[in-house]
Amino acid sequence: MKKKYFASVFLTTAFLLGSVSVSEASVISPSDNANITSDKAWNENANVPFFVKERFAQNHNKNNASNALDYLAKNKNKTGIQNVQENLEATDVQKDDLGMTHVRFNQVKNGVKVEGAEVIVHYNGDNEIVSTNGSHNPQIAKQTIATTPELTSEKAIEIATSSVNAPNNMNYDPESELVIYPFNGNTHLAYKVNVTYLGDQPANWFVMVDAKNGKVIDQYNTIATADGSFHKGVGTGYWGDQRKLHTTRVTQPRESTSFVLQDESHEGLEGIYTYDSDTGELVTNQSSSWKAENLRPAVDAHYNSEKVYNYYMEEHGRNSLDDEGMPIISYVNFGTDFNNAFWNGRHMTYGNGDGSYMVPLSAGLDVAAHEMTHGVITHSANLVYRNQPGALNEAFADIFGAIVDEEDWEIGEEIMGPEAVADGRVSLRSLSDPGKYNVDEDYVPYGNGEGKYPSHMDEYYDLPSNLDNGGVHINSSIINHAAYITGQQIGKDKLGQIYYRALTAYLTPTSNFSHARQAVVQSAIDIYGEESEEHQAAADGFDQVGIN
Ligand code: ASN
Ligand code: ZN
Repeated sequence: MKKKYFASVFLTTAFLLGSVSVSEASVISPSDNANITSDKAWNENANVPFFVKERFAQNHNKNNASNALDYLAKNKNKTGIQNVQENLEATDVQKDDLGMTHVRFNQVKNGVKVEGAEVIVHYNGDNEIVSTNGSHNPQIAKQTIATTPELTSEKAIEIATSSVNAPNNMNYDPESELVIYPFNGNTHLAYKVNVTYLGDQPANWFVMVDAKNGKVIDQYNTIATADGSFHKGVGTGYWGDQRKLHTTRVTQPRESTSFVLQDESHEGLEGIYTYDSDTGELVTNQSSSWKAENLRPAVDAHYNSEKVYNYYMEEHGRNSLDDEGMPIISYVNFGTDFNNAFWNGRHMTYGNGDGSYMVPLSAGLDVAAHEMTHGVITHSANLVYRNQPGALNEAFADIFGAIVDEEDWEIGEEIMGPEAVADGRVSLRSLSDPGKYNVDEDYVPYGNGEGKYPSHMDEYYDLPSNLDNGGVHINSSIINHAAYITGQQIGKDKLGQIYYRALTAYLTPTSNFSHARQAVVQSAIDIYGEESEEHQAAADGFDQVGIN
């Protein structure tokens, strides 16, 4: 077997990990990684294949899962993953337009998935393995863990729904999956229960219920509670723009013709649908001219959904949020004076704002792109919505928000109400100058005291997980700013190419800021070449915000 290194092991000092609280679903505990600084530490720690780069000519020249597994078996001393046949299960094989193939594995124990522990093996166009990254938990691999639950999944769902006080009539049935969940130094056999509902306090909960004793180990919600602190056809949009819409004509016998916001004009896409939250029905109009005042939020949501769909399709060849043409669904007119918009794991929901702080949130193309990117993330890296992985989730949503809405590097400049504007809050967040806005006062004690959104690791907020899930909307600004710096040098199109690749080919659920740097820089190299201007710009963005 011919094996040739073309680059040494690619690792960075993992100082950032020190600031990640272990209380997240991270399979990488900070102490394990704090001293990974070189190739040697990699081998000694035999822990996480953050990023091994090498060229490995495959015997059989096939870029499939079983050869990738073979490769991992032969390189177990380098990656630290023993007994790969038992410990890893292939979950996805993904080809990209550079001709590369990415084989994703999840760590398993007796066939049960270890939450968040994904390893990706990358092949170049010549079917050679060129790198491996992700995370894997060697302790769990060694441990004997009984994987037969003592609780039924129905019971776990019952415990989870009561733990989060879910309303009785939920729009969706909760879903549960048996997983191995490492948490606070213990390893649990757990049901990961996803509880999603709308109502006054919409939520998308993940509740980890111990499958042995029924105790709730951990829970987090990916939708911030709207406490007001999150300041935030041919139709006519909120700001009076004329918008071309794709709609559907409905003719029923003995009834007059009407039109609905249902767009089935895109081949391979199951459609774009805009619903009214009050009625639960598709937004309807008697004519093909959507000009009435009360239709404006729906017109904007429908129009912006299509724009974002087109962006992902045209720029990245991605067919909808899941890349398999899943329907794009928005609910408008949500709640009363609701100053937020969110992705609930299945669809987008937009409030109309209270009219003084915010106007209808669907008016912002960047807001729509932000929320839809959460959908893309759910179906790609699936970054855990807490601490650094959560801040990456937020940052990628903001970065694509700023890329799709080509005009500026602000998020939400079109949805701020008159009072906010009078107050100097002309957008929600800024990628170019995050620190021009103050964070919520509750968060101030956890930063450097200045109370601004951070744009450098020196200004990182060490927030507990009960405040903004560990600062997902706060520390995201550091990554936002890195992307801005890169974008200034190479433009938004190339920035989008690089970040999209990082998100879909390299990042995994527990990736942290330092992994994001590696993923982004590697993506720039894949697309534009080593030492290219784009490679430099990608690295420079992270250099300037203090992420190594
Ligand atoms: N608009 C917010 C967001 O997308 C909703 C939330 O709290 N998650 O991040
Ligand atoms: Zn978000």
